[in-house]
Amino acid sequence: MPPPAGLLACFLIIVIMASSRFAHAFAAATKPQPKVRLWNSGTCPYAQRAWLALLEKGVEFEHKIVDLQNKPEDFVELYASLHPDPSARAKVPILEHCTRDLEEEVPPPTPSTFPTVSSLYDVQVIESNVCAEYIAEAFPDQGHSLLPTRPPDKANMRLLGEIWQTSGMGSYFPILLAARDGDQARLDQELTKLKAGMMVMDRFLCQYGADPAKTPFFLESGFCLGEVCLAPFVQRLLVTLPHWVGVDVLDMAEEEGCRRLRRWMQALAERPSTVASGGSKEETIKNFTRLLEMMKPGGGGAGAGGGAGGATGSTSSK
Ligand SMILES: N[C@@H](CCC(=O)N[C@@H](CS)C(=O)NCC(=O)O)C(=O)O
Repeated sequence: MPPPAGLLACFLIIVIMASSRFAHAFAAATKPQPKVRLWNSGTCPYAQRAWLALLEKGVEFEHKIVDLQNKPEDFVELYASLHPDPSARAKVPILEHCTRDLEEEVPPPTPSTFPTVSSLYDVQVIESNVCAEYIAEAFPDQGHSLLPTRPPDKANMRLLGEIWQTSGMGSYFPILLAARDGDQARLDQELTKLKAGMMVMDRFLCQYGADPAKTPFFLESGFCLGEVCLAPFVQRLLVTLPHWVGVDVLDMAEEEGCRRLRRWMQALAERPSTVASGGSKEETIKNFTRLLEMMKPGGGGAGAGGGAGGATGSTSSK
């Protein structure tokens, strides 16, 4: 006797639902994985350089967030395999990129010989400046171009990082420490240094930078790799000084007559990729509070904290 029509209909619905679920699960399993992976702590200004560059280039990537207080074994092992000094501390960022065309590769005979996660990536990069530059170069046809093509622009872009570094504007951690310790004399001294650094940066931007009527950025072509590397530090400067010292850095720049610098810092801090990768003001303050606490004598040091960019808050890639 044939099954009743109702039962048949039920059976068909179950089969359709099951197969659509299967199709869904299959699609998810076979969906191509992003070919880029970034190991990040989520609060590190150095790792933010790489993150920011990926956002600027519109590169899809897997974000591996690492707890630097409790580093996962695979992270420590990966770093050790990339750094020539076996005693080097494992640091974020690490960038991984699979440049092979996986779709063209002959499928392996059995699933067990599929490339393991670590063997998937044929390019692995450490050091934030190197990672950011790699991203800028490896995806030339995607997103915003971060690399100037004219040699003079390239030279000036490199100079931007050098002058920022030597101006001392990147080393604002001593200011925060003086404020934390309530040492007014030291604080005044550090703020005087910051103002001197601002003058140097402003003069540099006026002398070497693009016409400010055309762009607030350094180069006429807009936000560039040199700025990717500085934006995380400008962002932190603008958040931490008002909080700990009661100084609005943009107002200070204005008062010192550093208008070009003011516009430049504001443009860097407001760049959507900086905002998206930088965390909220509250998170930055919370993170710096922890770092300042750790940097107290006997506080455990700043190495594993990560948010300030090392004990000096310096922006170099040490
Ligand atoms: N020179 C490195 C510095 C990176 C760095 O200091 N990362 C910190 C977080 S902000 C870190 O991973 N620290 C872990 C540790 O020192 O144990 C770079 O530019 O990439």
